[in-house]
Amino acid sequence: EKQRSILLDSSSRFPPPPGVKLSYGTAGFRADASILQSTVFRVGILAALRSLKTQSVIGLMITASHNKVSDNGVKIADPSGGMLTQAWEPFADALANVPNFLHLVQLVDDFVMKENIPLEGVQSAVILLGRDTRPSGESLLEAAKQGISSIVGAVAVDMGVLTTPQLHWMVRSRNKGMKAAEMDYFNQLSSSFRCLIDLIPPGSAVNVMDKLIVDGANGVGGEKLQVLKKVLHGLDIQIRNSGKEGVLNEEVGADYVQKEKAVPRGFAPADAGMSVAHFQLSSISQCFRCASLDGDADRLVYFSAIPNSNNRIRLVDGDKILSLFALFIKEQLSILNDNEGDRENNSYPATLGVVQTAYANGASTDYLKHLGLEVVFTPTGVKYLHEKAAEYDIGIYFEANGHGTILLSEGLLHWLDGRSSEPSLTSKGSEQQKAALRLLAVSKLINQAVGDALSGLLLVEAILQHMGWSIHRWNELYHDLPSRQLKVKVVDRSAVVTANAETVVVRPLGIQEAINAETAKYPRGRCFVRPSGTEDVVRVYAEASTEEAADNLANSVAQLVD
Ligand code: NG1
Ligand code: ZN
Repeated sequence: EKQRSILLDSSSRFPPPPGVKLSYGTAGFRADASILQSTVFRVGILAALRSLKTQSVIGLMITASHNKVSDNGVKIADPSGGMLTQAWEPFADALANVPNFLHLVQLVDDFVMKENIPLEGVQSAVILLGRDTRPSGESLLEAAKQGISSIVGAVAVDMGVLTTPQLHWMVRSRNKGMKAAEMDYFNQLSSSFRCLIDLIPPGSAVNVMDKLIVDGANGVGGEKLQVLKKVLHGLDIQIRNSGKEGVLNEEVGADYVQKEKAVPRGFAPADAGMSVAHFQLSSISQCFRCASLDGDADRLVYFSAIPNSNNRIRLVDGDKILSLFALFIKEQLSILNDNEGDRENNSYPATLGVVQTAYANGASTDYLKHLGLEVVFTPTGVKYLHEKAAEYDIGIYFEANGHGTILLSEGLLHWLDGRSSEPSLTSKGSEQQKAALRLLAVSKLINQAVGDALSGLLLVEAILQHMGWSIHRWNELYHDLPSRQLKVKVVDRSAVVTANAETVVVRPLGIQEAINAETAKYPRGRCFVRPSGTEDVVRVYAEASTEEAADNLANSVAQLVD
């Protein structure tokens, strides 16, 4: 039939490179951009089928995030704005790796039958396309369009250069029937930020002295932050590495800052508070606040430079952002649940949960538990964290590398809506109204689809102003345990199999016992290994009471894996 011949014809024009096998890992398909044409074309087909199946708008994003500029990648946003359902990952793998176009058509045929996907009906499919600033993005986007249009009734809408979270936000908004243009995104962020600022209790010291400097990783984030700045009031932001100054992710960006614990390129010493003149004029507590985004702006970390330390920094990572958010949310919930004198006892038993991975610094987990919060662990990968967080009325998740967000349940939002609009005469009632309004503003500011560096940054800034805190006060919430991460190149990383949220190696046999024996030698020692989902390596993480001990533990365990 017609569909079959279109698919045969178009897929014959996108032969896969021989000998390449890709897998839809924690972040879609990623590889050197030069070998991705066929993969992206095929993901276009996948997106169209997903849209037909769900009868909803689907997103397709072309990015390789924090990886080097010559890499690229492709991933799908499901109707909710979240990651592609895990149930379709095996089909994604099969489709990407099918050796020739005849097999491809057969594979698609079978899958359409199995999933009962309505083809060639009146239905239509809509796929929103986005890409980051990588030079290979444009031609890969073309390949995606060709894949999409080889499914009859599927329409590709090119949204241009976007951050990954912007595309996810658009997909989610479109499917909820809400405004979904790029300017709507910026307006929603700036108005909910404004709302939080207007609700700051009188008397909170506002840090007017502090200046915020943001590292855009020479990617899309800096560019978009420039636009956001224009509609934003009440925050002085200076942007470095916004694209023109240097190479994407090269000694810049959140991944570099977090892993190397170093000041990114493009930050003049004075920026980070290191110039002699500045240093003499102000105390360390007035040094500037710096933030760093990754290449597609879905990760955010903060830092401040250590004066005269040869580019060393004090890192304020995803765990600390999570802790700041958790503290603020908990405060608002306890205001709301303070029922003394509330005759109607309108409280809502909201569940609050915090989700981390094994990479979370042990000191952060101790701190969060000390606050009385429920802390749970999942394997690495946003899809796992997000799914877990969605089980709570308020679920806060973060990876140490700065990817995370806060999810609020529909039930809670509905209740908050009621609370915020209740007429109240007592001042007590109005405190509760304010807390409700703050949580509603948080739900609009913070991206409900996926971790978002721009919205995360605005929430951090609003909370710091609310608390009257400097970055140093924030950083003092707890002290990170020294940690070390290493990568080990192995012949076959899939030989390493883990359990218990990746904290225990079950295969090869005997390794875990050896890791335990090493770890036991160090006070506060903790160590785990796992195969990376995005790179061909096994990762080693070690934590201990001193830098030296963490380094030694990581090195000796790396040798066990090698
Ligand atoms: P892998 O390569 O599976 O460790 C990395 C990050 C993840 C996540 C993904 C997706 C670390 C240790 N791992 O995954 O947290 O962000 O990339 O980008 O940072
Ligand atoms: Zn990213």
